[in-house]
Amino acid sequence: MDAFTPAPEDRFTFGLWTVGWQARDPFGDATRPPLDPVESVHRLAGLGAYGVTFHDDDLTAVQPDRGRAIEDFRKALAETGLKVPMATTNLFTHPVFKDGAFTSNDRDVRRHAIRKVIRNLDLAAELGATTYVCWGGREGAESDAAKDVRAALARYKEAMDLLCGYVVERGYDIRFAIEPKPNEPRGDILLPTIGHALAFIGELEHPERVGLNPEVGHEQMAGLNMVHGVAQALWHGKLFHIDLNGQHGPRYDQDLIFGHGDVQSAFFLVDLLESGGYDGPRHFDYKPPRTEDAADVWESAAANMRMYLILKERSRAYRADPEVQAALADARVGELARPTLAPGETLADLARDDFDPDAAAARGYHFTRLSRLAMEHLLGVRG
Ligand code: DIG
Ligand code: MN
Ligand code: MN
Repeated sequence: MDAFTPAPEDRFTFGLWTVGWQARDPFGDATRPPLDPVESVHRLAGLGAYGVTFHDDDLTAVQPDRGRAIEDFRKALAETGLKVPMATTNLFTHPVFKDGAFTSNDRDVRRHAIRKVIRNLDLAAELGATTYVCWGGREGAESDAAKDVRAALARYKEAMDLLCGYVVERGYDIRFAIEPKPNEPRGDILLPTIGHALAFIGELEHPERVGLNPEVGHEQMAGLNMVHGVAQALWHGKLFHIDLNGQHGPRYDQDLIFGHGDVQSAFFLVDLLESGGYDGPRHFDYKPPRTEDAADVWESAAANMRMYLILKERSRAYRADPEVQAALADARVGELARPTLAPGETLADLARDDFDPDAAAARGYHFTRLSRLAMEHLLGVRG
């Protein structure tokens, strides 16, 4: 036990599919046996997690009888006290979804997908989940000839409107969180980034019921800044959930342990999440490396939480450092919070400004010192 030992109040959660990943990839067979969700619940509770999340199909990883599997899962939750803040649907593994689920060209597949979500929404509500993630991993195409994207978005909207309508009609305390991803497994996935998803949400019948579940690696696969994306999601009031993991820039979806990719971005993401505005679970959606054995899976799960707590402490020290406070002031970071026009000012007042652009252009912003201090706190060379 040390300062970075997780506890349920840290609200760390894991998908059953993460620690349960058998490490089958496009180029190789599984390197680990199936993992019983009951064992995952007990092991994650023992590591200090707050909760678990699941796809409908995750529950029957070893017990094919769904009813029995659900009862076993409920019993493990009761024994450990783990919560289930989020649930989702597997609309990507079964071959039937090979051209998508909500946006398959095959109308019967679209109808099947909506039925599959509704069945799991009922279970999610019974288990107390308040967030339902929709990751459209198969919604997309490899050829622009094969998908009428405007029609696909209309079908995506139709599905989301139907599902929101169902939740409202049933009185479920559930909100939906769309998870963007630019590609993989499809050549191009619809709603590829936070920006695309935010625009789409604005077109829905129940936009208040739909937000985002951004994933670190997915924005970074697109070469985008995850901290900026999450900040915009917060600004819109749409950060309903988050998938934390690691990624080394634009390449295949690595789903690394949190902070084990771009650690500078991870530091500023933790700083943002801990600055207020998001009180949801700190959810890990990662893959224990394929090289690891079953015992190391738990080492990798613990590493996610430990890294988050280390970065949280680094962020606290950074914010408490008087030199950082002074550097923030010199960089006028806080001035951005001040409205550009004073209360009651008009554009006529603006026209009367006595402003010398050349003098302003000559002024430096002193970002270097601030960035240096941040890096030194991240690297632990400042108290
Ligand atoms: C992958 O990033 C996706 C699926 O694992 C799941 O549907 C979603 C939930 O966080 N993330
Ligand atoms: Mn991913
Ligand atoms: Mn994810």
